[in-house]
Amino acid sequence: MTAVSERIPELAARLDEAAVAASAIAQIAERAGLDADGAYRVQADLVRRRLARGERLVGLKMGLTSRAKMAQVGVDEVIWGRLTDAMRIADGGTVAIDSYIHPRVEPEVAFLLDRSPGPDDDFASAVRAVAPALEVIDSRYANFRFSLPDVIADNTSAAGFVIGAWQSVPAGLDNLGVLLEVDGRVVQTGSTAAILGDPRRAFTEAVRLAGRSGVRLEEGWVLLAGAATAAVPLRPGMHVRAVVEQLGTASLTTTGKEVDR
Ligand code: OOG
Ligand code: MG
Repeated sequence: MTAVSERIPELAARLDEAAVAASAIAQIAERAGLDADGAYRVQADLVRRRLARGERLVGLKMGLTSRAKMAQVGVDEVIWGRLTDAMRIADGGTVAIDSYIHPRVEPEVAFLLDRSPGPDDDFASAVRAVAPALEVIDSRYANFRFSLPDVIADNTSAAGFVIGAWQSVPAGLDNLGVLLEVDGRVVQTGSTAAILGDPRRAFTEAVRLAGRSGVRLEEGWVLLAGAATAAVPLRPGMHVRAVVEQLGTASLTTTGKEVDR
């Protein structure tokens, strides 16, 4: 059998091509004997391919930092992925959903890093600003089903993100109401407390977990803390808005044809 390390470029290529073609693939981890560490190497190679096409790394995202999300996808470990400039959607902007496989959207909180955090930096010294955010996720696996190493290799389903207006960090970040609205109707409700008990912990976990893979957070990077509620499927002609108490809103509108692949 071929060693896992020799298969990393091929596995990364398969996931990358699935995203580019918006065409789902079968899960890869079990057949390739991929564990979480190997999966982070596939993710690194997958994002390296995007950077080679001219994309720029602009931050990281945390995933499965809330019970609601863990329960929705059946994986119960905190994970992290990489964000590139090509994934950025302007606040109030439009997304063509037929460029995705089976996109979903979820309400998040984003942090802006003031400096590259060293071991002695805590949240307050490293984070300059906070903003309401939306994340568009799109698993490259059929039926949006995956194991822990599968979703890590797939860059934690990262597909797009919207950042609302940056705010200075409020004194209490740990229990702000979060709403996800579609066409003016509330479809999910939660609290920032759902994010690891306090979304500031998402920063600590990002430093620790990315550090394990030799990745250091950089000044000016964005960090998505993870969704506070379950994600909802995107359909054509939707106006989606995240509302976070004290922080404001982030929104997007969808165009394109119905996707059901
Ligand atoms: C995995 C990504 C999870 C979050 O905010 O919890 C995530 C998925 O749900 O496909 O981004
Ligand atoms: Mg997310």
